[in-house]
Amino acid sequence: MTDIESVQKEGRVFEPPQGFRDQAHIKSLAEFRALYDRSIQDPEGFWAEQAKTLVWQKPWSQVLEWKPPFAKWFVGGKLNLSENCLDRHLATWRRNKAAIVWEGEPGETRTLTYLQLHREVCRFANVLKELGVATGDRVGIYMPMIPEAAVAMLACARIGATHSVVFGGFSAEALRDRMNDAQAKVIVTADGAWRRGAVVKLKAAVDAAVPAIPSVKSVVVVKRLGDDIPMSAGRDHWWHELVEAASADCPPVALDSEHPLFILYTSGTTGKPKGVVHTTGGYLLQTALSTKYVFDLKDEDTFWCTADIGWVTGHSYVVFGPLANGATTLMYEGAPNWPEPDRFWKLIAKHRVSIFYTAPTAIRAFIRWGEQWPRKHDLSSLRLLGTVGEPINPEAWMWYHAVIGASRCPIVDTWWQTETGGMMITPIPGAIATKPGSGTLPFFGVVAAVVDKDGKEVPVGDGGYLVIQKPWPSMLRTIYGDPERYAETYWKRFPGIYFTGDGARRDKDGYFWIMGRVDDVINVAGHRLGTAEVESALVSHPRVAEAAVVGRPDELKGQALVAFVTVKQGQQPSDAVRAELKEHVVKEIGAIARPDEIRFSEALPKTRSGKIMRRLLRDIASGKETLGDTTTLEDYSVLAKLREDEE
Ligand code: 7RM
Repeated sequence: MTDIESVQKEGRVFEPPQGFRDQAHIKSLAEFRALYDRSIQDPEGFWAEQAKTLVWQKPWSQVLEWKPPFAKWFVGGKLNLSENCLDRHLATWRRNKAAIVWEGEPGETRTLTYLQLHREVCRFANVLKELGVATGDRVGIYMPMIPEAAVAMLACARIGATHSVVFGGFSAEALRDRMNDAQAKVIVTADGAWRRGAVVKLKAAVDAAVPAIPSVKSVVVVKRLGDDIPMSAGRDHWWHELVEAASADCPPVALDSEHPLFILYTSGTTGKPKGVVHTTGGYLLQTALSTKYVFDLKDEDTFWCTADIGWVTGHSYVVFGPLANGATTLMYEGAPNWPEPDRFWKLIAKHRVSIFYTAPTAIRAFIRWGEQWPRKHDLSSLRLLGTVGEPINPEAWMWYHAVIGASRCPIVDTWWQTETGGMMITPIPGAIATKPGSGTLPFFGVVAAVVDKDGKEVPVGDGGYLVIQKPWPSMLRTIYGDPERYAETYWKRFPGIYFTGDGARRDKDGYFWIMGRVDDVINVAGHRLGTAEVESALVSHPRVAEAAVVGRPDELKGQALVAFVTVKQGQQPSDAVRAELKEHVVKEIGAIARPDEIRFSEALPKTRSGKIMRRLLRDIASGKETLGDTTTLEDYSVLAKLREDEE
């Protein structure tokens, strides 16, 4: 019996367009292979050479110290991340280049040049010092998508305070638990944020949380809305007042390469969120390098990653990766459908965005809203598209390619995790031909494999467990305060090898296809099916916008397959459509994947970063919660959003 059975038949291949190849950093598969092979045969030599692209205050003495499962990269080296993202550009023509272009949801814009950003970061770093924050202390960041969020992150890095960003949509309780775990001394927040035309009251949540976080001594508040809010004397300070009085002279502290840069909490399978710890040198190197090569980033680009800074993607590819490369990064505060479903396309046209990186969940929403919205705008500035966060179903990939990319832009489907810090399996757009739904090949230095339950590599085309066999520079170093949980969660199942928790298969070209989380695998009559492939089959039906499949206990088959389906705008759910969809899956995959039940819902429960929460759907499907057949899941999605243990 195979560990996970693959049933997908996708066969389309898209070579990099010649025009793209010609101008790319890496222009051919041969060129990529030469670099990749070197990175595997001589990882220390490869990474040592790449690390020279960073500014070090003291050189390292050893590239890698690997005492499984604990790694140290660039041992003995000292550097500062904010110096690498800011100061080094000031000595070049980039001094007056836009570093951050920001747009608020109501439509106002701000641009910060590298010189201006550097000044803001230095001043805020001095503010933190005056509040008693020292190297090694933790600072909480609970902010909207405004430039001050990036300033706060970089200011922490400048003085060696470890930041922990908590997504601005999380509740006061979630903030409290995370800040208590991290023992934060200061929380940086805002009076509020705009989201879908409504106000998100961040400071009110902070006020509710802080009395139960004894470590927090000060709260710094950015005036984003200007509403009258209570300020607690002695504890709360306005950002603008502190910054106004602060000096702009703040030398970057020379930090150990392994100095903890940030803690980011991610949901675990059990209640308590895990504080994923990333350190400085290796993390910066891999995020900077992947930003450059995966996005084929050039000085002329305007780069837009739509992720919130509360998610790892916002850390690595809104802030640190782009700034380390001296790029222009766009930050947008609000929702994609405010005031209308074309806001993203309006932003791309207005700011002439050339590289656009978003999540499959967003792409499926765009498809549902209809292509009339992107069609209204001039998207000709785009030259490269990317996705991250979930497997992208081939139909959504094709839509993205045709409608947003005008069949002209390569798509980089980048597989990675909070834990990996940076991209791990991804196309290099001028070099690697893409296939809709595949993340293609491992990035430099990444040794990935698909194995069975005994850790043995499975044959080509078979499903199995995705593992990473060698340490990589931006890997997590531990779970904050809980090294045993770190070792147990990631390194125990296959001793000495990193277990990703994802199922995958490799095709004859060595391409990786992610099949979903292994916890979500459905066992139908002895066939272990990954969720991604069945969902892809459903979404390839023209009436379907989104689908999630789960198993429910079944006496005969072990598990029965239940599909939750959202139809496209203008479509009506009915029994006839149900039958049609079941037949469609049989035609696409085969009878083993025929859904036993199809439930229509107006929305699917999602995590904060847009991943479908199949755990919740499993409970619903197995009757742990009763739900009428046509009842919308909207309530459940609201419930899910309120659940604090979810990312
Ligand atoms: C960056 C991020 C990680 C999990 C991961 C996968 C899924 C992410 C892809 C993907 C298929 C992709 N960090 N995932 N990217 N699956 N193709 N390109 O998402 O920690 O929040 O999630 O997300 O299951 O393990 S994360």
